[in-house]
Amino acid sequence: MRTWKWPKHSILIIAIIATWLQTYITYKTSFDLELDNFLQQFILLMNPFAFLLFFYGLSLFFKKAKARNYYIVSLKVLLSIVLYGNVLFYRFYSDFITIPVLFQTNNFGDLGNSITTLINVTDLFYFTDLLIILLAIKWIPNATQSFEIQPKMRQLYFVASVAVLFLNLGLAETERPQFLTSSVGREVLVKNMGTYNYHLFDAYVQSKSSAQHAFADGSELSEVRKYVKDHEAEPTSELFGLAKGKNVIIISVESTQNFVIHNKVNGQTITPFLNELTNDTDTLYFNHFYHQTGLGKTADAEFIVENSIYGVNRGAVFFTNASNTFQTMAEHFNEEGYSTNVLHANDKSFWNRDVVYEAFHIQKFYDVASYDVTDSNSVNWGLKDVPFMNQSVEIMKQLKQPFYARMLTLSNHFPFASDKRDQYIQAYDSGDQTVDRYFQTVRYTDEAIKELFAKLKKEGLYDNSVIIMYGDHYGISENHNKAMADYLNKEVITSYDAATLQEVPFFIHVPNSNIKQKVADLVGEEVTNNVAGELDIRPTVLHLFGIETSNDIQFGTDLLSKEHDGLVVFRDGRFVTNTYVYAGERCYDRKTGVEVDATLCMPLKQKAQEKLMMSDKVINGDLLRFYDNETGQVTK
Ligand code: GP9
Ligand code: MN
Repeated sequence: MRTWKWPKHSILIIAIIATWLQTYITYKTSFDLELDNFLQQFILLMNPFAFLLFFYGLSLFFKKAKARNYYIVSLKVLLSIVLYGNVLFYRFYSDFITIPVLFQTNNFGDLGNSITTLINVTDLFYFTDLLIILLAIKWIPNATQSFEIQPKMRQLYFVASVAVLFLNLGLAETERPQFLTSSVGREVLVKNMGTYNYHLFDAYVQSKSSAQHAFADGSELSEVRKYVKDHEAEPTSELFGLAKGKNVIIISVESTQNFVIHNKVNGQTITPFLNELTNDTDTLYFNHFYHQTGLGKTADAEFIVENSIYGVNRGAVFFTNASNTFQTMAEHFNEEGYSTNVLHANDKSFWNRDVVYEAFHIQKFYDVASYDVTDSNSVNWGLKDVPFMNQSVEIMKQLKQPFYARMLTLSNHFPFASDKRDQYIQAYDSGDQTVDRYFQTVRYTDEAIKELFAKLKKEGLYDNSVIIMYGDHYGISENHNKAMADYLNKEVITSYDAATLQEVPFFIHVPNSNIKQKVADLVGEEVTNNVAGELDIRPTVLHLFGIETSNDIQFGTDLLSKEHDGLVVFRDGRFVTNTYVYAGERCYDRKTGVEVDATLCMPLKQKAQEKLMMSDKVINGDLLRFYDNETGQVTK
């Protein structure tokens, strides 16, 4: 009879398999990960593998058995701490640890108090794999024998482990395109790349921004401050404070582009309520208003609205620079004695909102936990917009007044799925499902906004509130140009068209104000037809509420000022003025869409680049930490 002979790599193999299983079981038992299909299940199963192969594999560089085993056990102890740390953190926060939260000791205050209630004896289970490895080292006869591995074999081993990593990332990319760069949420990262790789990735993102952070100083800020001052637009004094003391409701209208306004699909009106609003005397509707977001989508728009500074071009600023110092619109309203709130029926950690809102000085975030979400009132990404509006007004009724409440809608989000009973119009028939359904979900959101107005009136909140709405970013990406060309009756979507399609609706509704006429008389009829962008929201709103911004570092200007800066720069460098559109490295006449001599756009291009560069300096260097916006002084 042949006796079983343990392979010389037993400990390495056991360590990999035990840790792998332990990690996978922990995923399944301790984290609430949503998995929609088989591929997602498979990615979850395989995702610890590449990391473990690689890092346990480093033990192959040790010749001595003792050193090898010592390394393997130390690594296992470290990984157990990471995994168990996340389990504890998750029990409390339903989220994964990020490096900045490790330093947010006040966050841990709460955790510290309840740590004893969080820990269980049964948690020893999380160390089973460590125990298995220790026992294996003790009992397997050749575990303590030294051996040498051929360099060629070792090389092959590492090539294979990198290949596994690429396979993992490749599958994840098909499942969730751009999951790394757009970093929508930690759960998505953990599901797709695994906890361990996620922490490495997090460390990389953090160290990159902290390097820029470390080298910055106040002198850069002086330059930025001068730039901002040179571009400042004086508010129109008769409009300054027009809405003073009223409640502020700012709605981020998910994925809503401007082309749907006053438009039809197969003869059916898409936005009846918003169309009506455009003609209302208490409403300003800007019809050449552009989103200026990048990869951070909704979060970028929120960032811009609060700060009037661009998001970063390498991902979502909510993740890359969450620990910066910010001087937000909410902070101004806090100083005016407002309660400041965000209402959004999604998980609090999505887009890192829970962390960022604190840095934004927002007092309270009403996330999904504040809403009653059931199977029948949710679809697609969650709570439907109509119940969201109704429940939100119920929350508003309880808020200390005057309040500042930012709301984010959700129903009109890709893939634009809706329930039959919420389809007020028929789908379009281009054959491109995404575009076809989009009209129906926009129509539904229009209905939800109508509900909001009605409910605010019913609850007596309407007269004392100002309602501001902006489309956060495009809903139909350029992947759908064919269907869009079909809808817009064009042969193709040119660079000019694509840029123009970045227009989103922007409304300012001030009940009983006759604001439309006032603005026309004081600033001019054409104001709402001029080009504008999301960066302009902050100064415009603050001035309407009688709040000074002349010391603020902001890159947009007041739309109701005669000195408004009419250069709207997109995050990707495209730009628009009242005269020109610069896109696809071509210069177009904005009103006709006819291509003109590119040199006409060149001086503007430099200005556009300068604007982005100045804005990026503030974020990358975290420059506002050197700035006192009460006095306008650079502090260091
Ligand atoms: C989810 C919502 C959607 O909370 O903000 O995010 P998006 O994908 O549009 O950026
Ligand atoms: Mn969005």
